[in-house]
Amino acid sequence: MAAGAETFSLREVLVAFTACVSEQREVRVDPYLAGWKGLVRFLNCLGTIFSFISKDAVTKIEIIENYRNSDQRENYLTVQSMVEYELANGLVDLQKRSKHPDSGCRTFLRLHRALHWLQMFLEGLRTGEDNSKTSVICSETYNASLANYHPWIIRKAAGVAFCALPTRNTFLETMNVGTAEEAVAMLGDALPYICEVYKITEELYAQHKLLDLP
Ligand code: 1Q0
Repeated sequence: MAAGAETFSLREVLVAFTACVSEQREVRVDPYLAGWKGLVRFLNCLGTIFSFISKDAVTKIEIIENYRNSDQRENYLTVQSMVEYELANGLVDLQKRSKHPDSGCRTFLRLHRALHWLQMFLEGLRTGEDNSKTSVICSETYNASLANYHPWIIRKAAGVAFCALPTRNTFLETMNVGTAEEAVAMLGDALPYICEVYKITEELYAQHKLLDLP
């Protein structure tokens, strides 16, 4: 593991995702981004071979953070308010990236699709055998989700990077929540929250026909 692994804690990421859903079943943007930032920190601990992935995630996180720091910050408080505001003001490119290439809606959609992969990957880790290969869990879940949105060259690079993943138990120990068994238990507690965030966003995007934003 590269230096910095000790700064990652699975707990911190999970706490962020558990804080995402408001009482009105809205998805709060700040804890969502905090969750992704924690994941990126984890990814950086796995080695430079993953940096093309973490760079893209950071770019997307920063685009949305910039909206949160702008004078329109209130409109970006939740995913629901973001969708409403951007659509009402014609700030989303619906057919082709042109005037608004980095809308909040299209940028968030990329993270949302990655969250689907994360959900499946963590479930695969949680239920996998002790000696199962993280690289296999990762490529199977990637191929079943995010890969459908990526061109060949990215799929190829991702496949190469996955081969560098450590074994399941080392991976679980890197999460810094105790033994592999304790990490598995924590994943079990956290996954329903991640699934809920995914489900609410998916329904919102489907309702507004935003699931294929360019
Ligand atoms: C543990 C191994 C991590 C494997 C990550 C799998 C995801 C592979 C994604 C490959 C993305 C390649 C970079 C570029 C992609 C863009 O073309 C694409 C589309 O954007 P655009 O603007 O061109 O339309 N971008 C995306 O699809 C966004 C991808 C974001 C991926 C963020 C992955 C962050 C991973 C974190 C590590 C998770 C570790 C899980 C265990 C931790 C315990 C909670």
